Amino acid sequence: MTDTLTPVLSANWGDERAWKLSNYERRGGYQALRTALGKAPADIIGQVKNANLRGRGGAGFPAGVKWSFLPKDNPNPVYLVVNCDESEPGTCKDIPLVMASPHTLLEGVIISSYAVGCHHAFIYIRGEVLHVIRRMQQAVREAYSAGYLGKGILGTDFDLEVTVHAGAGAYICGEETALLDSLEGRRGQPRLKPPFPAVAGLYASPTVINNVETIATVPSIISNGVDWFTSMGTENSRGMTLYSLSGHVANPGQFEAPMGITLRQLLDMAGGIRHGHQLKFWTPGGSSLGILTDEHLDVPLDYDGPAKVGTGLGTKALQCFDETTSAVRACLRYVEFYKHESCGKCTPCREGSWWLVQLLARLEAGKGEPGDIDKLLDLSDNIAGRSFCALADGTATIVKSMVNYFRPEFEAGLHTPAWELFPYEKTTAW
Ligand code: L3W
Repeated sequence: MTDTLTPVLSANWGDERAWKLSNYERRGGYQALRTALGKAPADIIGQVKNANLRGRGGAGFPAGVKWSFLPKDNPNPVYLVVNCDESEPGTCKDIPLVMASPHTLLEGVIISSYAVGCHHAFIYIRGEVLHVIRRMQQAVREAYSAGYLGKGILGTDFDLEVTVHAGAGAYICGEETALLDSLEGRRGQPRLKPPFPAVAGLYASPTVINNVETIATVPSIISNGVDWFTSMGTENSRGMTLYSLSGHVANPGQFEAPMGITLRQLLDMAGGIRHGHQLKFWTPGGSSLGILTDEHLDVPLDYDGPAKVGTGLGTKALQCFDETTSAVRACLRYVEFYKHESCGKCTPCREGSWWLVQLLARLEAGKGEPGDIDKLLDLSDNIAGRSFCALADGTATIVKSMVNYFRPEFEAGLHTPAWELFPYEKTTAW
């Protein structure tokens, strides 16, 4: 496995004003669109399928397969929706991508819309990031002026409108069906699946929903070909991808590398864990899929590696924590987040996350009671798999995973506050 970076999506991030259309075009931008418009839509779907481009938003579902689920005989319009509601703890790759190079995403949106027969696409952006929303809106305006959007794109008979929609700052709206509810103007809450959005999505029409990075990768596959893409990565996880390193890392940030790179290799490139400290635990895929420890530094970060050790690649949000971090406190902080973000629709998630916070808070304060750890695990078992969406599973998973690796720290919470064992100043002092 290579330990070198493969900047494709991030190739121009360091350039001044890489986000402007003229600069994007100067570097070959929108050439993939010209190529794509000369092909049949089915050929583009075939290329994305053959490249085995898997969804970069957390589930790793193959994008080309998802596109081919669209019903052939449905009279309703087909919609494409880009999920830019990036909110999973530690995940910070879609927002930098849109800030640095919104036309990369937009070119992917136009090609993908052409492939699936969509004439109105939506880019749903997390509400808190106003600067990102403005950057995307500006790129859309530029694309309309240049004839990349609107009627008769580049002299063909393909028409496409793009709407940039701002969310209102709810983590749940990153879940695809809650996002659709929000886009339709309702309070974002998950829907029961099936029907999947591919069959009945936005306004009950067939809808493709993909993550920003997934769609932004499409132009590079069209330009460079399937063989180029599949030459990177591992057997079931092809191509390059954006890994976000954060926490106690000397040089945190986004690292674009072939699928299957390891945390050890990424840390080498990021200057390692902060000077004088050692890695204690880390998340391979955001907090929702649990933690790993320093025993797992050589796990290939593809769709199989983390899954083999009981977790998942998820959003590739690699949050690293050193030995000064209290596992109990970190667990409490995560669960407080899930409690705050629970949409309230399903009782196990709404009530269960509240109870988890109560138990964890008293363990953090050293005021735990005998049986609290078993209660934590029992509650988690009664939350996982009993709600409409994966948010509840994430809440349960982080608790079970933390207790699994650091049970003695939770037991210490029966008598000693976490702030005595792990002074907060040491965790945060740089
Ligand atoms: C048609 C079928 N479509 C599946 C589609 C489905 C969806 C995709 C994957 O969760 C994960 C979660 C979080 N006909 C289909 C079909 N599809 N079968 O394929 O579906 P699914 O259910 O496996 O996953 P999901 O509900 O999309 C996503 C994890 O990501 N995650 C969360 C990240 C959060 C953000 C954010 O903050 N915005 O990204 C982090 O790890 O735990 O496991 O499109 O419709 N038969």
